Amino acid sequence: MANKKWFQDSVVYQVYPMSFQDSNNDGVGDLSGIVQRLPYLKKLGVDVIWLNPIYKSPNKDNGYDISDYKSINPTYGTMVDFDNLLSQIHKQGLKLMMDLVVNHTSDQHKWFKESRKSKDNKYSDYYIWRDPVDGHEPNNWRAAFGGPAWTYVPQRGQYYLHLFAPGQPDLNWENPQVRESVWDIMRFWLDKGVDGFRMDVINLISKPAGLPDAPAPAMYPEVEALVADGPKLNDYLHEMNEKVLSHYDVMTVGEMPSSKAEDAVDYTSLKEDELNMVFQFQHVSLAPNPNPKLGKWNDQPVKLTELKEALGHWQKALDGKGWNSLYWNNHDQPRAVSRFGNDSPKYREVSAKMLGTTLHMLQGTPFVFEGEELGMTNVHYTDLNQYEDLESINFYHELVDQDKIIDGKTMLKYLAHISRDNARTPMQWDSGLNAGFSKVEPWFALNPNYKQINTEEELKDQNSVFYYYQKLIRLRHDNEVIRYGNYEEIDPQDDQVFSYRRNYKGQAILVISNFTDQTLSRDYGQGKANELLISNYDDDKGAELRPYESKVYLFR
Ligand code: TEU
Repeated sequence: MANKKWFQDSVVYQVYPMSFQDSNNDGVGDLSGIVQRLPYLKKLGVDVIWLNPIYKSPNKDNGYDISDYKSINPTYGTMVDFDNLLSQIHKQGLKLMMDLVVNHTSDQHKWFKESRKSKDNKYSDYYIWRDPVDGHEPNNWRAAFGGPAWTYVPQRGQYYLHLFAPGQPDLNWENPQVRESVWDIMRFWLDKGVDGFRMDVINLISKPAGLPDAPAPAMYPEVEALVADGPKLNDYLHEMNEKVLSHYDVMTVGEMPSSKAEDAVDYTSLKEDELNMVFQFQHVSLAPNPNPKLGKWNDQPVKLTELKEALGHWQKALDGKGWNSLYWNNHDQPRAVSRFGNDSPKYREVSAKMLGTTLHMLQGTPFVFEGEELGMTNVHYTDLNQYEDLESINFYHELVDQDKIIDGKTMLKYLAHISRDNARTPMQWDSGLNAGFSKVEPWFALNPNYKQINTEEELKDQNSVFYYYQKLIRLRHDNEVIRYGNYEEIDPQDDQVFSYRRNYKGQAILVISNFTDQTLSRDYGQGKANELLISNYDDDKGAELRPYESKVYLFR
């Protein structure tokens, strides 16, 4: 792999702006709040900050419904605040990645407001409009957030397509003017000096020819599988690269639910003719499945053999050809320590560190979601009224009240496990008023465990999850074998221990993670290692693996 690029050497920190830091005491996080916390991110050692959408939006889906791509949501600040944030980030030697949401806009965007008026105006073909078929929707597709994926507009006498909420109409990428408009938005931010984009559901932009029915039961998962990796996706990404990205020194990651590793080789080719990385979903789609409509939900923990297969498959498929992103968490996923580790007081810290080790020693660019570096946990809600997220609330109403497939109690258990709201509670800075997030009541309730789990406490404790993450990040920066080594799986059938080797230029690391609360024994030849690089216990007992013990050995 010649010509290593900075995106391969970076660690990214995801900031969910609503919940990071409020600076003007309105209960909502904002851009100046992020500026206040830059020294903290610098201390952690990350290289790049990714911000979830901060553009003007009616906020039906927390900013993923954009009504003006070139202005800042006033709740977060002004364009002057943005320019200040960007220059402060650069001054600290950090980089900034923006969220690009161009599969759909808000229904309040001026393009859509015009488009819905008639079939013959400048924006008529900016969206996907179809005539009714026998007085009904043009096909059987269901939307991600419930209900049909089509909404009728009497003024046009047609339906428009929305894979997500009705307030998120899908753009018509077949229209070259739509593409030019997207390139224009990208250039606007790149010319300001931003360092890259995370692209929302970018693998859904090319719809299948003729928009055929999805196979039964045509719920969202079947629709997503049908639409993902559409016929012109590679063409569109090529065009985007040629016309925009190749003119700037940037980092890109495309969010690609349902994409396969084999396809991702093209999207993430080291030739850099499309994108740099994708967010794949295989490892976060395991049981308990994030979509109860699949009917596979049970409350058994994730099967380790399946997790290893999912991550290992992507490691091997992209090695030497493309590049992986690595993540446990983001704003759409429950907290990793609650999902893949153990969030009881006894094992929270050790299992959070174990998960950090397992992920950060893989090949790819690690993404840390705010609070993950503290071992923040799920919020464990028990009542529907506690939820904010439209996906969680709509799912409940659809499955419990309307379709009656699940009883309310089971659904609440399911949501507690998997809801996106688990990730969205405000950042826990200290044990004082509102966890130091805001001086007034936050827009969304804090996780009550902020008294114990917070930045202030962790910065005082050399054994904290924070300092462990700091060390993981430093190790990656200091060791080529961690950045570029290949992936060699060990015992894929072992359902208790996740272990692998990475090899690079005569060096190797051996990573061993006990995913259970049992003491186990495994010998992979660790006795012959030259050095123990990191471990989440104070001492090393060789083949003996204590609960959630995780360690990395170096061989020279
Ligand atoms: O998410 C797309 C996605 O595929 C899912 O993770 C989605 O959140 C949902 O769980 C599907 O059932 C992206 C954004 O990350 C998410 O926050 C947005 O709500 C969504 O796109 C629409 O823009």
